[in-house]
Amino acid sequence: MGQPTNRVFSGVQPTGNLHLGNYLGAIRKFVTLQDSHECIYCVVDLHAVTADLVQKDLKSQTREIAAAFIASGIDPEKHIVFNQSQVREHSELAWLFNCVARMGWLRRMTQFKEKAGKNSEEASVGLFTYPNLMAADILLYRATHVPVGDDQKQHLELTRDIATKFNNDFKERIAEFGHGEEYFPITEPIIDGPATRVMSLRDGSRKMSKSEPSDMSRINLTDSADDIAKKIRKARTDSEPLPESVEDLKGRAEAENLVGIYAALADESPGSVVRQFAGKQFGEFKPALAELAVEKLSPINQEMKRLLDDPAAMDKILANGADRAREIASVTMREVREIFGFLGD
Ligand code: AQP
Repeated sequence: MGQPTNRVFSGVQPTGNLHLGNYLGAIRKFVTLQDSHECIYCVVDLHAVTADLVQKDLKSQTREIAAAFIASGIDPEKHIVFNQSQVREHSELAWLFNCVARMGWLRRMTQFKEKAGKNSEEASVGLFTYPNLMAADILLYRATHVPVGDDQKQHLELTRDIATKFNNDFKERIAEFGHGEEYFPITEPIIDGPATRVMSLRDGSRKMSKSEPSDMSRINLTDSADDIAKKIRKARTDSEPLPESVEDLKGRAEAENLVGIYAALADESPGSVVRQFAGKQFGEFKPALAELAVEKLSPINQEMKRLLDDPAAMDKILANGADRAREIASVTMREVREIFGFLGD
């Protein structure tokens, strides 16, 4: 199999409370890449059990993410939409990458430190090796590009390190089996735009997050128009009016976050948003932001509801996606087993 040159892979965990950060930082980019790339979008349910072992309802949480993909504009017929646990090759390659990755690499991962908190001895081993599974997700499809939010940057660097070590350590065998110079691509992250890191509405120093206990900290894709408006109205800000330039937002994390959200939703630059609202108080800016957020998110919300009304149809889409994903994954795994030198097929 030749190396694909424009294959996108990305995933979202079905841990509930899919939020505006996930949408602006990831899902919206997934949609735009469909015209130029061959895309594989995955509901990464194996990742979902690394932090909280017992999920409330993994099946419906999984359908919800898939519905959000489709409601946002992803075409599951032209591209592949599936959930990770249906393609067993993810787990197999992740195990082999546990042997490729070095302890020191994983110990540097800041997301593990943040998620494990002070009590890292109690964290699951899966949470620690999470980045190896993520590398397996991507490299199983030999994906060349991965659209993600800013928080995943370090994990993608680790994916590149794993690919590089594998390519170097197995160099002769990769050549011997006719796979050219490198077997795995050195994947490029796609992290750009004004909302690569959407912050909490309650605390501008924390990332908007599914697992944050306060629901007021995030806008969920399932929120009603009234909820969205209420959350934006109550969002924490300072008492200064909006400045004339983006540079003057520095040091005003909450203000900068709301301007970034507006810019991303309106498809404008933060500079142009600041120019429109320069000198205005948040009492004026927040209703405009709420109106824009409702206008952009309501159609997605309604379409998600419609899709989720028919769980059997969602399951069929995911099963069909998994069949197509498996066709690619099984070839990679067969070649990887051959390169490692395991006995068998
Ligand atoms: N606040 C954010 N701003 C921009 N992008 C974000 N992403 C997550 N939070 C933000 C991006 O969404 C994609 C899917 O994320 P994930 O499901 O892998 O979860 P996560 O990155 O661990 O963060 P979450 O969604 O807040 O979940 P929890 O609370 O479980 O950690 C990724 O591309 C991510 O960068």
